[in-house]
Amino acid sequence: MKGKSIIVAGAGKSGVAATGLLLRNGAKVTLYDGNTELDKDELLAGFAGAGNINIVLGELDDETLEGVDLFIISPGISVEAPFVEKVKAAGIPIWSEIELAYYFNKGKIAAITGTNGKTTTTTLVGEIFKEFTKDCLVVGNIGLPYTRFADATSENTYVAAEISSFQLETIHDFRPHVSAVLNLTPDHLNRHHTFDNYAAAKMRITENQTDEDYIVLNYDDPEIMKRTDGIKANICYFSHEAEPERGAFTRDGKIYIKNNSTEEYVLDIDRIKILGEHNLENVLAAVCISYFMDIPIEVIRDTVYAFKGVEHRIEFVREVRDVRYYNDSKGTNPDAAIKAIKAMKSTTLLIGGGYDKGSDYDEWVECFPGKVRYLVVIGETADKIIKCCKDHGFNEVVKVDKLEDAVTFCYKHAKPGDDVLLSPACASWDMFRSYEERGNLFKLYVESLED
Ligand code: UMA
Repeated sequence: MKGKSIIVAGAGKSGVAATGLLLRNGAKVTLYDGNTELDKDELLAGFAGAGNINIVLGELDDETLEGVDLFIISPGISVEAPFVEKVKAAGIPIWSEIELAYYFNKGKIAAITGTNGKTTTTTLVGEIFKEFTKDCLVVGNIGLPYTRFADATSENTYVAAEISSFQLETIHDFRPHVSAVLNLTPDHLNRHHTFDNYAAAKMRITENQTDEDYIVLNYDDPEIMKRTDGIKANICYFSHEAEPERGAFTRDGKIYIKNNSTEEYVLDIDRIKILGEHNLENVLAAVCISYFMDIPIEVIRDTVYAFKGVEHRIEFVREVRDVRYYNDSKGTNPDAAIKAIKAMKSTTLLIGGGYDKGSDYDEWVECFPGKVRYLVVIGETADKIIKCCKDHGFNEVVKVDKLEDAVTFCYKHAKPGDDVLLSPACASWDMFRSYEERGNLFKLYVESLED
């Protein structure tokens, strides 16, 4: 990369980390962002003394593209954005931020994708690695771009990477030692247009793997099972319905792992602390991934038993007047939100709605009767969701302007023994910077309720 002229598009977490890595390694970087309201001086100050950097905000003109060797794209930018089309037309190679990280990576990567459960599984795999070695990283879509650390890795570094469909769209050589696809249900259709495109982007995680590598797949997911042709890596499955030839499965309340003819006991299911059937799937996947990353079974077992889950994912916040409040701000699509509703043990007052990703809400609404007392909707999708509720004969739906008002509504209308759940089935970007901001605000409002 030394002396190369590189444009990094997007000045969010990924772009800033990618820029830092390129500057450290002697490249000349133009950091570009479409948002003219960003503070150029503040951005520059973040790279003070780091090397040759230029910042462009607003339009990316043809002159800036002249003599450029490489274009690094942040995951939030569509490959169909008009300025990216110009980059393609100019014949400049386009790499995702994760591809750039891989170029510098020396470690052993476990890369985890899927529609839901990625963060929980990646966190758990990361915890298992931490128990095994100090030299490990938990990176990617989880919130810590891998470009922050990639050039500091060695052959001994264990990397747990959460990977999104956006990051996979522009990979070229990215090759994890173990990859995993946890499940496939429709998401991000405004970017990928069709479910097939979205699924194909996810399956690219295995594109460069060889027979020295492993891919961990969900045996119980028909959409994944339809897409296994052409995989070169060794396929391992996880299942709680069948006993695959190679992989992790359940039998009589226990998890076992099978590798060809060897079968080994891993752990007792009733000692897992994280709730819900979907979390059992996440544990099965993490067991399988860690096993094929050569982590000893005792280390896997002890870490799973100690694991308490992830922030913003069916996170218990507080009990007020005999009502339990849960933050599932990471429930950003209908499938994840359905899992959260199913994990609730009582009648639920649900807060939903947000940024419109083009999802269908029918299946989500269909699981309300008998479980959801009220749905309180906020955000861009509020009217679309209300219409869907009415179409399905579910009338206990209320629209409010702000998240705080939604919490107040639930506080006033919950009965002792109820659960209150923020699980929006939508992304947060219409009203908040991220699902973390939405979840943190929810927790703040809940903490301020009078007992
Ligand atoms: N921008 C442009 N032009 C555009 C679009 C965006 O200039 O056409 C600029 C914006 O003005 C902004 C910057 O790009 O300044 C934002 O880039 P980004 O959206 O890629 O944000 P990052 O902060 O780099 O965060 C990204 C991931 N975001 C997305 O994929 C949308 C984060 O995943 C990830 O944690 C982070 O990289 C580190 O790897 C978030 C996410 O919601 C959590 N991911 C989706 C999901 O999980 O469903 C895929």
